[in-house]
Order: sequence, then C-alpha cells, then structure tokens
Amino acid sequence: MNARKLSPTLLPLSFLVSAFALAQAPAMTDAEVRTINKDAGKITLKHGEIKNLDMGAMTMVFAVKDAALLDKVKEGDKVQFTAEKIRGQYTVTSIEKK
Ligand SMILES: [Cu+2]
Repeated sequence: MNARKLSPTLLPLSFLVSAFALAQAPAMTDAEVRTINKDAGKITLKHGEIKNLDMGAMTMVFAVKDAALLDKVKEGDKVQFTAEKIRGQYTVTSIEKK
C-alpha cells in the first residue's frame, strides 16, 4: 500500500471525525427511573452500559446538571439519558422519556 497516496485523503478525514466527535454530546443510554429526589437533586437510574463513562449496566444514584431535568420524567419511566463526570460526580446532563 502506498502511504503517500493515502495520507492526503486520510488526514482531512481523521480531522473531520475527531472534530465531529468533540462537538457531539455523549451517546444516549437507556435506563429506567427508580426514584427521584427533587430536594437533593438526585435521580436513581437502572441504566445500561454508559460508553463515555466506561461503566457497565447497574442501578445507581446520579446528580443532575439542572434540577429542571427531574420534572421531565417520573418514577417507573423508561428513559434515555446522557451522563458525564462533573466535579467528581456522575451527573445526568440530559434525559428524556422514551
Ligand atoms: Cu452506573
């Protein structure tokens, strides 16, 4: 294979892919809402694999980035959400009912 022939094609492509990945929010993860604690700003989710956090499926408590997110869902809802580690806390950054 001729590397010189490939590089002009691959370099802009890989730049484009990484720029796209940075601009993208993390992938949505499926979950089920177990409990919501509005006073504490916490939500317990039974969640599937969270790829961007390198976390397997489990039930756990999350903080929420914005308390208003807790008004979008209720206990027992099947949801999709994104989570990030913010100031050392696993934090739901978006959530919506499926
Ligand atoms: Cu977890």
